[in-house]
Amino acid sequence: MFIIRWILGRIILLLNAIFAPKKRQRPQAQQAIIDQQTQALSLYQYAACPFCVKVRREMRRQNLNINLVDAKQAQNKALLVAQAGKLQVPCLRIEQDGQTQWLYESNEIISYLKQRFA
Ligand SMILES: N[C@@H](CCC(=O)N[C@@H](CS)C(=O)NCC(=O)O)C(=O)O
Repeated sequence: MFIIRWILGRIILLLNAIFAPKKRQRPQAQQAIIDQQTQALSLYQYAACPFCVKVRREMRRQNLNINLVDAKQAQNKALLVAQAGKLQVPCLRIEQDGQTQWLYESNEIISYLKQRFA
């Protein structure tokens, strides 16, 4: 089972690399503002999780430089479970007005990114 999942994961990564979406281009000043805003976001994710790949593709499409956090690493996993509530990726950590919010579900995350940055 592990080996099948591993192989599927590699296929997903390969297809994702071959069919990488085109990055949105913005004027430099506008991109700098977006980069500043996305510093307050982190995506807890696994490299080969299809739902995480879906979110990363949207990030690329919109040219959003969001910090990726590997939730396989024990320390990151523990923080995700303790603060967000459960071990599920992707999960977007949003820091805003001194508060931290955690957003689960790839479709919800994509909607949030589209609404805020598209
Ligand atoms: N409906 C969720 C599904 C997410 C999901 O199933 N993620 C898997 C990884 S692909 C997960 O977090 N599993 C828990 C684990 O690995 O322990 C979404 O669209 O984000």
